[in-house]
Amino acid sequence: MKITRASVNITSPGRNFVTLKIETGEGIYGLGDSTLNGRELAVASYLSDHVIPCIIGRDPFETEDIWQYLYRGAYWRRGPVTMAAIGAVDLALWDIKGKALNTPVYNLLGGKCREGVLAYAHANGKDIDHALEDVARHREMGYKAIRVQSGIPGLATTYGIARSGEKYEPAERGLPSECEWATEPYLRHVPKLFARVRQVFGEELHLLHDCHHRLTPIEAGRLGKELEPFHLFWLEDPAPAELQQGFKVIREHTTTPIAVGEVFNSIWDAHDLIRNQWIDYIRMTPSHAGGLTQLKKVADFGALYHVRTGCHGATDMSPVCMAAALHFDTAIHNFGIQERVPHSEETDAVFPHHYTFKDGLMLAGEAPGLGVDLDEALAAKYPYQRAYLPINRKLDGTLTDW
Ligand code: CS2
Ligand code: MG
Repeated sequence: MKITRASVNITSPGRNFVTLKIETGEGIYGLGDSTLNGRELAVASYLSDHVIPCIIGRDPFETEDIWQYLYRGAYWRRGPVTMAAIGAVDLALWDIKGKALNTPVYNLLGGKCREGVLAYAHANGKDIDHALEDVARHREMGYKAIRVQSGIPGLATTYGIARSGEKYEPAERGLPSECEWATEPYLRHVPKLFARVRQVFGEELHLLHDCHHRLTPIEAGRLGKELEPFHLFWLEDPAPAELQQGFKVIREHTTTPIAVGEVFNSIWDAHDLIRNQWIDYIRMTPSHAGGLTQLKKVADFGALYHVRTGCHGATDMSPVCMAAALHFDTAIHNFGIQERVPHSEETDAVFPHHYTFKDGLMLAGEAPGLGVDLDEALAAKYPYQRAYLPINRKLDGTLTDW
């Protein structure tokens, strides 16, 4: 089997997605998600101008050699753009492999370790009462795990809060919007939020929270300690993770489980975090982690240190990435949880798929390959529109982490 053609599709059914389609002489094609929120065209060019010429004529079954060729052969290795491009190639090749062998990709990763995978939803509100209403709504939908975020008293904006009546979509068309931030009101508020959630919903529900990289390690240690009575499933991105050793400080102060890694694109980003057991969950997702080929290695390395997976699954991962994540989640032993932020109806129409959600679990489906497609005619109706993630400033104007 040979790769005969590859093309990059950019579409924007409510938000931008970049998809790689790799075709073979046997008429089998595969899809890979290479969406990098706010920097989409950089990855599209990396694929079209630099990667695609190198893979024409290759055997799509040679996933490991093609991965090494694109990683080591670039010389300039790692980084979100490079690894999202490699990730798209890798996902498309696994899709082709599954279709050619007429089997779902999870069978190529070790077969089923479980039927359905535990999924968590996003519940949010401008204040605690509205957040509680959204938790109730998602529990009614059958979720057994819910991430809870709320507005912070005194702050006009904060991460993770949808405008009233809208779905939460952080990327905005036009130039980056500016949010405001103050740590102390946040640290005072979050324990009150989870005290109320536990008071209203009891202990059964798995609760998660995303700090979104905004604290220092000692602040994260304080928050983790104050959240211990509420037994969170995880506290996510408590601090920026360039300083992996900073998580040692957090670990020394709290038993609240720690999750990190949605912005990682290499196993080396997590190497010290995992081998020192400074984290409990690794959030890397197939498209941004250089594909299933690298992500499986991360999971296997994490398994040695009791680290479980928790693939990132926000709306800026397309259904192609979600499908790949669910095959991965189904097959690996140290699966933890899968984030699920439902896509819009337009997006689901552009990317028809076999995965499903029921009673708090997601199922990858039994279709050969990844079980997702791209309706190119429909995709063409949604032209790309430049969009950015917001930036964040402290109240004194200092730029900080969003
Ligand atoms: C968030 C994401 O889902 C999450 O955990 O961190 O929504 C993140 O803000 C976006 O994926 C950024 O594009
Ligand atoms: Mg996050």
